[in-house]
Amino acid sequence: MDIKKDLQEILTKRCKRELKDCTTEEVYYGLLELTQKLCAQRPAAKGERKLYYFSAEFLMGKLLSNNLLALGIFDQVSAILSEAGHDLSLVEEVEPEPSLGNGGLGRLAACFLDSIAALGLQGDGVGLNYHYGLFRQKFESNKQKELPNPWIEKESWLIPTGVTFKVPFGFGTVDAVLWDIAIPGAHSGVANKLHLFDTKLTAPAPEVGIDFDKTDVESHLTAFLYPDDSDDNGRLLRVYQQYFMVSAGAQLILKELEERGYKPEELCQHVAIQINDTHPSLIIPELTRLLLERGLTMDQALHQVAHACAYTNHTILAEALEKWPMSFLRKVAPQLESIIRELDRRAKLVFPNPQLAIIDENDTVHMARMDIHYGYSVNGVAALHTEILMRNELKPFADVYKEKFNNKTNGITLRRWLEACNPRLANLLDECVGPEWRKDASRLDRFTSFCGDGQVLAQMYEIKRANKIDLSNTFSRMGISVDPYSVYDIQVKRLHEYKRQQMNALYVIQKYLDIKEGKFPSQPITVIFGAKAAPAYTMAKHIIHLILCLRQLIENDPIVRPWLRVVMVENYNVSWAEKLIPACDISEQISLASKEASGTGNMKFMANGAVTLGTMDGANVEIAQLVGHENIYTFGASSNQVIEMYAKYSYHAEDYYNRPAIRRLVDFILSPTMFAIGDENSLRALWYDLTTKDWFKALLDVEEYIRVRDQAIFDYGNRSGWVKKMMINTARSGFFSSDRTISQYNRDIWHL
Ligand code: 26Q
Repeated sequence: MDIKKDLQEILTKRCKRELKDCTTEEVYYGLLELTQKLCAQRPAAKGERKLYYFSAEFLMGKLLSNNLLALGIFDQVSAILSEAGHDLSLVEEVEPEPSLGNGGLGRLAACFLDSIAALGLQGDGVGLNYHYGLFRQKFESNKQKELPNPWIEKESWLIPTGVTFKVPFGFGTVDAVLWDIAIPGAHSGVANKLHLFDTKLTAPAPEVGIDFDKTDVESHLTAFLYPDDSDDNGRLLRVYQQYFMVSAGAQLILKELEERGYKPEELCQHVAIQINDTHPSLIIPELTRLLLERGLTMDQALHQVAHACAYTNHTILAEALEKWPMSFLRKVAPQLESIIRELDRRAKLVFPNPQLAIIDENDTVHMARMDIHYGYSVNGVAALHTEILMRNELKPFADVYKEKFNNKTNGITLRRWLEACNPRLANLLDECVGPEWRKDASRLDRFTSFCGDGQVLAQMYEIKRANKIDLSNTFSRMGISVDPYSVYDIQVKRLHEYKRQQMNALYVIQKYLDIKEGKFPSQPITVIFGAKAAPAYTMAKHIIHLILCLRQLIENDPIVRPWLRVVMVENYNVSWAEKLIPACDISEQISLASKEASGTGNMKFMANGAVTLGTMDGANVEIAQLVGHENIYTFGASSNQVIEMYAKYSYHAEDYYNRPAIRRLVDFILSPTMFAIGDENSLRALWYDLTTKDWFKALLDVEEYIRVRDQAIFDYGNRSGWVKKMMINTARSGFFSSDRTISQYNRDIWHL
């Protein structure tokens, strides 16, 4: 294989020019074509059993570098380009980022596909091809505005398959058109697929904002990810999307089963279906229905389904556990009603306890309950999360189905989140522990033994500095100036009150007020945020407003600015994460204990040598165990304390607001200084919520948070001590490789 020749041939055909004379765009599309060809030449993974990973989200990120790495030709292509005067990182800028996910759950699905292919396992993803994706975020007057995010171009990673299925909705049949994205596996030589279903016609993007006629279902089935569900039509559209995905997906499974030479009554020997949260749960009644159509009895069909399906829970927030009125389901897919009633009837025969009922007394269908009764595995995504599920939210189920419950602590693909995004650190690791870590992440552990090596310590420090300078250059191209010698303290994740960006903002207020009084921090600090708020989530938008107002205030204050800066990146996405994470010093993971199922950003930061400042929540608990208490900063109420406070209603925000040190911070939100910048109504609404309700207990933990954060920033000043912490974090991050996670899924659940 002569890559240089192949690329030149493609370019000659496309634009009749030498590589060195091509524009950056021409090089990108040439490389896209070349990469697609190489992926197509790879065989699919083989095996007796095939996994279908069903997810409403796949947050893939840009694919060019990732795929070149997986194909093993990244360095070669990079060299060919630079020889001709091109820069691969600039070429990659041309690629639009697919916009098929919100956050953690979608990015996890993407990491999993990467690892499944790298381990040579036979498993494909199944999802939807949202044309305008998750909205694009813009800031105007210090507020979030939502815009459509069209990302599909004439030439893209999407491959037409010519396969269509008919999806029978209550209002009529809609064709589901199948598109594939190739998923080449690193080191394995195989390529799996991400199957994305689409309609034949999608309405054009709205002219203003992201509002559209939600009753025009057919032309919006694959328009947006999670259209605003603040009203019934929006909620109904979500159910239409879900049924569209699972009906087409179930038909694909049965088609491939037949092509592999097996009969429908052999399904569960040859198929595993992972249900990623409850969004794809209708696969259970739909697959049952299709098996009945193929002549199986109800007993036989349910046996197959219940031994093929496995469910992953990603949340303990009660309000996020999906349940749909039967009237919705009847409207979307009337043919499912009798099946769901039968599933419920059978479950009730065995378990009369109403807490276990699929259909409750209001005729509402509880998706997770259906998954647990008719799936053979239920897993949480971090040790603490699984424990809480079994002890609290899902206790009645864990009591009767103990053997189904298991934990699979999340992971991340270090190929994207270390090799590709932080080549400097990857090279140092090659030198220290040998390049084998790229295939076997547990080898990273050997990096620990270099903690006393002055030369390696210096290199580690220089790498972080270089990454920080890269980021400050990126910022300055956008007109944002930051001091690369300051501490980079970063919180990037979806905006949610439980993640407590508002508590981080209170810290900023404390520093601002202190500096105004002449008390300077031990180091200059740059506080970086990135977060999108769901369009209908008002309180989240108030928090964004507060952060943006603080940014403006500080930016215009020449006394404060040298010591404290706030940056909020617009439209935070995977590409931003790849630039921010390698440059981070302090990783903010400050959710209210018991609320963050796992977190995966925490793992990415850790691998890149950031030190975690966090609560004992989700996977932070496992990070703390791995790095030891001297290499992480923890604070806050424990999950048990928090759970007890909720049970007893014993937390009262006023009690904390009445402490002068806290009142000083919270009341600043209502100061004339803030009103001069921001929207008084928005600031008042946030203040009122914090002082009277504060459901996620920011005021409970804020004092200790400030203390511990100040300590971390102080410790940062001890350079060699800090670099050792960085190194231990990188060294111990091997456990969080999604290759480990996927091996465990395969060993315990999928048996591919
Ligand atoms: C449900 C009903 C109605 C409307 C929307 C939804 C909905 C949408 C998205 C519910 C949940 C989600 C996404 C959840 C999510 O991203 N969870 C995260 O999953 C990560 C991977 O397991 C964990 O690391 C995070 O802790 C968890 O928050």
